[in-house]
Amino acid sequence: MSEIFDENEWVRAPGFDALTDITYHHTHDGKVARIAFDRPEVRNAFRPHTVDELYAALEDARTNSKIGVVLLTGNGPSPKDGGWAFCSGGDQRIRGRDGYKYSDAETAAGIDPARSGRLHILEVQRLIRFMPKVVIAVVPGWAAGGGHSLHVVCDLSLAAESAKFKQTDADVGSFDAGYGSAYFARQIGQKFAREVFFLADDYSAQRAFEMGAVNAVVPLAELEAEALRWARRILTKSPTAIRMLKFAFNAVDDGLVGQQVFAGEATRLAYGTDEAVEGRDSFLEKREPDWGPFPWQY
Ligand code: S0N
Repeated sequence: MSEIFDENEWVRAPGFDALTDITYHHTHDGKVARIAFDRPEVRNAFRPHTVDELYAALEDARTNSKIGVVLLTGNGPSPKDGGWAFCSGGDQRIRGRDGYKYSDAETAAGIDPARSGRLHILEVQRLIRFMPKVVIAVVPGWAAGGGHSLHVVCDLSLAAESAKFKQTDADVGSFDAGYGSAYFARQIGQKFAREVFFLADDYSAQRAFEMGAVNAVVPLAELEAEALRWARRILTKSPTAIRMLKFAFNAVDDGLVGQQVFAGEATRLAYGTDEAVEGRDSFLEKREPDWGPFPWQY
């Protein structure tokens, strides 16, 4: 567990007792979820099992109608050297073709070929992107590679003063050619985004803030408390307004999928009107609809 984790604020999420690679908590009122990578000895790199757990926890938070805000973070510090991380991306020891050679597995036997090399972290990215709740990246240390992309896809990012950002994809023959790069460029501009990917330099939290990649920078000891303050402020707002705003912000970059998601929300709202009820009832009652009470508004 994390040194900056205040255990008085949180309870373990019910039904998630057997987690190995992440931790998952709710606030006592059940309104905020905290999901944390829990592999600090490898800077919170994710292996396929980590991604499975992460997806399950995020899906649980998505479908829990009490939860309005999700904090995504990394536990720390590392027991090896005291270093902190949000996430350092895919665990390179088990990545892609023949990756088992660098893991605990001696041979490929037992590795499901239908799953090997599957980049299901991208499914996690889409879950964060399309869940009608605010997801905040709470970055206590390194956000690197696929971990950098996860902070990019979150709605907001809060960073510790000592946090660092680095996009190592091109160093390790990897490339997030979707939200991690193209959407990142929409956030901070093309020149800065290309610099971050093409040079793979280290960026301080302050520099990331100046580039527009991070919303706020706070001392490490105050990071989680500040994230909870942001979450509780968001929880004072209208859930429908936040939901529609998130999908409106998304739509412009998400093409027809973005339009579909936003349109689905519009239809959901329309189903709540007397006009839509009349359309439904007229069909079920085998009569012509009476649109009389519903003017062609201008
Ligand atoms: C994060 C960095 C910059 C931190 O540097 P620092 O502080 O000097 O620490 P280190 O000494 O480097 O690290 C401490 C220990 O942690 C291990 N470690 C760190 N990151 C990883 C990692 N991603 N995978 C495995 N181990 C990691 C170190 O090896 C060290 O261990 P010990 O103590 O035993 O020596 C620095 O660590 C760094 O640059 N890390 C690598 C960042 C990176 O390149 N990540 C991958 C980028 N690409 C992706 O994430 C794409 C997704 C992906 O790879 C993938 C995911 C799932 C399925 C398939 C794939 C795929 O691409 O095929």
